[in-house]
Amino acid sequence: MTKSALITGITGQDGSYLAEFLLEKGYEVHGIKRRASSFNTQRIDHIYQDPHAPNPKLKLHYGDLSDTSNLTRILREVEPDEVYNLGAQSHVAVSFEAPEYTADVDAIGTLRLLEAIRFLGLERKTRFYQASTSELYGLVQEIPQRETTPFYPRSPYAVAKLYAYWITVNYREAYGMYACNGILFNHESPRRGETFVTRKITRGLANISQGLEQCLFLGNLDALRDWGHAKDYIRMQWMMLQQEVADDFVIATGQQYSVRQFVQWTAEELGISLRFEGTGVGELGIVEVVNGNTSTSVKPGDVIVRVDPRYFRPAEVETLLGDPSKAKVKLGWVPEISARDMCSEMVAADLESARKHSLLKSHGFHTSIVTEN
Ligand code: NDP
Ligand code: GDR
Repeated sequence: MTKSALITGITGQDGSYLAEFLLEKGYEVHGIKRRASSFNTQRIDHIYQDPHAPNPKLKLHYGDLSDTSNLTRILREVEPDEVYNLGAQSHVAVSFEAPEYTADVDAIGTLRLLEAIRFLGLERKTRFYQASTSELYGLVQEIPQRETTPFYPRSPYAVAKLYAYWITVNYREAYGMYACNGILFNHESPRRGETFVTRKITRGLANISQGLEQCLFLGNLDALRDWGHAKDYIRMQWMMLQQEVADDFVIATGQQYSVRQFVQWTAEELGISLRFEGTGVGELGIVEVVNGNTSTSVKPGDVIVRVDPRYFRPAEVETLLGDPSKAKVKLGWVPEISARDMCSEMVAADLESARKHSLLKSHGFHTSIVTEN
């Protein structure tokens, strides 16, 4: 029997990797995409299947987590074996600017899906995965953070995700639904959104190395994160839904690095030796040496990183470090890609793109680089 899955957030980083993964496993994959004024399916275009072709295995439905009737209709039509709720307003800083929208989509959107599954009588058939987050730990109460660590959310995003976490647990306990939370620590990839810090760094410095930008403006360089690779983490999302009994798991690498360290790795990859000078808002990243890399436009003495307070958050999560022991013992899951290797992969992808822009520019074609956020 072919299994079917419905993915909210299929056009995002995780949704795109998960869709690939499930298609390879022979699933029929349904995804919810939002209506936008321009195409927004770049991350899944390579697996797109023409709906006119016989038996397409990937089907997209227009929808939105804020629309109950739309979600109910899609669930009724698909009757999926598995639902992966990855859709969210997922940017922590943006959640301070759009707190109500974030709550509607990230918190109540989760309730809408769970309630639609129940309303349609699918609660014995459909297994539910909720994209929970290390942001729940916020102001950390224990190091490292594990499944039993108390939560202390520090942003409208994290508070909304706290509701989603508990409503998932509640529907499991109240209605016997197979519903689980993956408490995922930060995970990145070349498909990471351009405004999250890792991608902002790899893309920004790659552009600077090709003379397309002059300086990368960042916020808190001291923030510590446990960064893994999205490909490792989506594998775990699927594994969680294949157990006999639904449960919640922390997914992390158990290693922690600072934002400044990630900048250093990226510079290293580009053949640039960078010295940090000053502290806080005055801190600068200055080019020390360019190591035998003739293709870079920067020269010693150039200031290519500056701290800009506009990227500080009203309440910051300073440190996150996960303990993935439960996932290892119960599911045999271990991450395969290190943060350092992931950085290298991200730089390679962003450098290729920067070189394309630079080549176009040198031939007189107009090309624009969006750097906002
Ligand atoms: P992305 O921001 O890359 O993707 C988010 C997805 O949600 C996109 O497909 C987006 O659509 C969609 N979406 C946004 N708003 C709505 C809405 N109102 N209705 C329906 N869909 C919507 O996130 P990631 O792939 O990185 O993360 C996936 C999930 O995991 C998110 O819920 C995130 O909060 C959570 N998470 C992520 C972690 C990480 O480090 N990446 C760690 C822990 C949790 P569009 O493309 O149109 O914008
Ligand atoms: P985070 O990821 O908030 O952890 O949420 P992000 O990459 O945005 O920030 C990580 C840390 O870097 C600091 N930082 C900056 N962040 C951004 N975006 N831009 C900057 O210029 C900058 N400078 C420093 C931040 O202050 C922060 O401390 C991500 C999202 O994917 C969530 O959806 C997910 O739940 C969590 O990871 C786990």
